Amino acid sequence: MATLKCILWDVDGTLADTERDGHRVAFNMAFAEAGYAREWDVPSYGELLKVTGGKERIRFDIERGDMTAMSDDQIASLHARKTAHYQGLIGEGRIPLRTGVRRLLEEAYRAGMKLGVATTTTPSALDALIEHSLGREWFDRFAVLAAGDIVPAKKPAPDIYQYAMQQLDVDSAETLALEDSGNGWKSAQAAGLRCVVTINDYTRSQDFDGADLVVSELGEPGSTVEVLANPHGLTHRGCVTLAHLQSLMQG
Ligand code: XBP
Ligand code: MG
Repeated sequence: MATLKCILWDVDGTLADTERDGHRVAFNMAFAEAGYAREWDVPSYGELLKVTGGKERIRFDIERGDMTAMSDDQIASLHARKTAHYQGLIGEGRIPLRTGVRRLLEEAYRAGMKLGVATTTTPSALDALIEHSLGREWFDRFAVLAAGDIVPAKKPAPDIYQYAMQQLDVDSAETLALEDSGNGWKSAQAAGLRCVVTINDYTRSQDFDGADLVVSELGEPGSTVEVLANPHGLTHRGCVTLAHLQSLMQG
C-alpha cells in the first residue's frame, strides 16, 4: 500500500482552460502578424489538440497541406511569436484557474506534499500562467517545473513525468498526476502513475479508460461535480479533496 507523497500537475486544460481562449488565439495572432492566411477556429483547434506541442501542431498543419510550407527555423520563430502573444494574453489576466485548483494546491502544499508541474507547453508560457493566474509564490512552492522541450518526446510519451519524478526523487507508486486530456492520461499511465482527470469541452469524449477518477472539475465545497468514471468506488460528494487523492493510492 503506497502513501501519496507527490502530485504532478498538467497545465493546459488542468490548471486553467488555456487552449481555446489562450493558445488558440495566440497562434492566430502570430499567423496574422506573419502574413499567413490561416486561422484555427474553435472546432478545428480541438482536432489539432491531438498533436501535443505548439511547434509540432504547426508542423502537422503544414504536412497535411493546410498551411504554407516553412522550415523548422521558420516554425520556431513563428512559435516564439505565438508564445509572446500568449504571454500578453495571460498578462491581461483573462484566463482564470479552473474551479478547485487553488483550493487543492493549497491543501496539498500545507500537507507537505511534493508538488510539481509536468507539461508539454513552453517554459515561458508556463511562467506567465504561474505569475498572472496562480501567484509568484508558486515558483517556490512547485519543487519542479518540467515543461516543453526539456525532454525529447512529448505527451503521450511518459518522458516528462519520468523527468519530474527523477528531479523530485520520488517513484511512481507514491505519485499521482492530474490531467485533462487523453494524451495526458496516456503519458501518466505510461509512467506508471495514478491519475485523476478533470475533463473540459475539448476532452470530454476522449478515452480515459483505466484512469483512477474522471470528473468534470475539482470543484469547491458545496458544488456539484459530475463523475464520469470512478473505478475505485470513491465516495465523494462535491469537491475532490486531498483525502480522496490519498485514498486512490491504496486501491
Ligand atoms: C498542452 C499542449 C501545448 C499547448 C500549447 O500541454 O499540447 O502544446 O497546447 O503550448 P499540456 P505550446 O496539456 O501538457 O499542459 O505552444 O507552448 O507548445
Ligand atoms: Mg492538458
